Amino acid sequence: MIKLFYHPSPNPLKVALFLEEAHLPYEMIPVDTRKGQQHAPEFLKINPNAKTPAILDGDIPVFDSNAILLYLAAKHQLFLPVENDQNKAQIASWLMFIATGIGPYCGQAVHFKRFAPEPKEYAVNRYDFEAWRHWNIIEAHLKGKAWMVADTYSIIDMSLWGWARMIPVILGDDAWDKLPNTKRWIDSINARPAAQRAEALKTQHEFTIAVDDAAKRHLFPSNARLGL
Ligand SMILES: N[C@@H](CCC(=O)N[C@@H](CS)C(=O)NCC(=O)O)C(=O)O
Repeated sequence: MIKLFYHPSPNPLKVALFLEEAHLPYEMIPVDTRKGQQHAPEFLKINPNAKTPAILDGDIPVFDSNAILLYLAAKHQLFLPVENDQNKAQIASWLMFIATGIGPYCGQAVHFKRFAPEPKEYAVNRYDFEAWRHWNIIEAHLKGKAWMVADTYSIIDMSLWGWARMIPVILGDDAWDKLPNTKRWIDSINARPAAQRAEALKTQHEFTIAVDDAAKRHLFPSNARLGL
């Protein structure tokens, strides 16, 4: 059975959604990143990058959310519309856009808005601007479309959903008013039973909520250089 190394945050949620949609049997293994469990030597053997998610498929480790989605989709021939070159190109382009743009810029926007010490105006401005720029590209792409690629629900929608759930946290409470196509799209995923089961995974374990000084030492090891 697949082992899903999980924390209730955007990247692991994408993989949980795939596993639920595909009805693949899996065991959720909690990794409490606020307690530093991502740095445990046993976990580093599965994900040397010390982040969630990762999976063990039998004895095969796979890490990085988008790599896991591709691996599982290709292995099970599910949610991967690559029948023609047009669709192949779209899948590759949007997956990389999410992996290198949406994910990192949204993550850094939240980091600087919520966790960075002052002065931070320059960094907040840059990452908020870039996060908005990326979501506005998605918003324009989803105009008149139900799904991101090939008129069908795919790993691209699942990958994007992980971060889209967090849009009010990333961009502000009124952000949905400015992203109506993206809101229509996420509502249709949120209504899916698999999405609700993926969201409910967090109730299976008491994950640490507080981001106190101890948690920050685990999450942001770069702070140590500044004596923070
Ligand atoms: N590129 C990686 C990023 C993974 C990532 O940043 N995971 C976060 C949760 S969304 C995490 O584990 N954070 C804890 C840490 O950075 O120590 C992916 O897509 O899986």
